[in-house]
Amino acid sequence: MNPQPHLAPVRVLYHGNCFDGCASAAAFALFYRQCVDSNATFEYCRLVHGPNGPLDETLFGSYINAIVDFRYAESTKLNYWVDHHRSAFYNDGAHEHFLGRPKDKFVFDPLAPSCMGLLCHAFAERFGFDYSALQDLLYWAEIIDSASFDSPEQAVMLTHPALQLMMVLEGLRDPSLEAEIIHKMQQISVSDIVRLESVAAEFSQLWAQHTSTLNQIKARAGLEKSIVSFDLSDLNLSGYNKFIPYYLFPDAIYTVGVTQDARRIKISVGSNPWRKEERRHNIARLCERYGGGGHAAVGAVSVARGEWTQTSAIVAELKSHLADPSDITSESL
Ligand SMILES: [Mn+2]
Repeated sequence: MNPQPHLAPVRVLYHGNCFDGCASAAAFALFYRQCVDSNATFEYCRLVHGPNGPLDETLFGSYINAIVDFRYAESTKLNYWVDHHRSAFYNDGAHEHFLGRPKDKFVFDPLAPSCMGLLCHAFAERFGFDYSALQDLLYWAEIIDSASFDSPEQAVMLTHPALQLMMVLEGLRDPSLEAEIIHKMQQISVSDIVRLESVAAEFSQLWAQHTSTLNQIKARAGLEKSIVSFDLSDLNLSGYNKFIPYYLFPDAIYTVGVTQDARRIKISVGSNPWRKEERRHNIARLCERYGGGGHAAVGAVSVARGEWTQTSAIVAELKSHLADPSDITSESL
């Protein structure tokens, strides 16, 4: 079968560097071919978080445009939208605009564990979409996007192919490989995707970086009053697998880690997902005191490069708040 593209490609804008974002893009393409136009062709355009606000109109193509796993756009060029981010609407006007769009093609649920799951369930109900071919991808999108890993070991050792693909997508710098992966997600299994030469090569590089970071944290981190803390600021890292501290210190409740890349110093604050019930602090509120933010369970504070006095003062204060169970940030856990 050699379908003749009869129109411009459908443009699928998705959350880049994200397993759920890419899986949602794959699910959308399958849905569209199955329920709307079997001859459709697709182009995949990645979106990454930046300052909140309206998306640039130039992102949209001249034919059909869809956004998945990314914030709303008040554009008449947008034909489909599915998202589950709490911050999907940058203001009331955007929310109002959404309410006026076709209910079957514009889907929002901030409680959905993954955008892919939301898309599959909503379009199955509204258009009869059969997503059984993507069952395995969906299973992992739900686990990964809601960080519902069985154990720190599963989240750090990444022995399952889906978690290896997660590492590749989160660490990837080449957008063309991302589009190829989205395409393959519609055709072959997750295990076969990680066996592709291009994907395997990327994984082995990222894995080497990951194990080296794991060893550095092991050598440097200490546990005190249920808080793991460490400083990786000399290693020029923009991040690390946030489950490593709990893999090394299963009894820890919180983490405070410092990194520095070309842009900034980042103080990452986290809590142990396998000891959820022991978290006493709202980390977003705590980080907001220092100009940062995040979620109740994980957040970060940015400091200008080279500002070490300020950084150590903030780290010390964060640690003393986290060590104090009566701290006022316990409001709205
Ligand atoms: Mn998502």
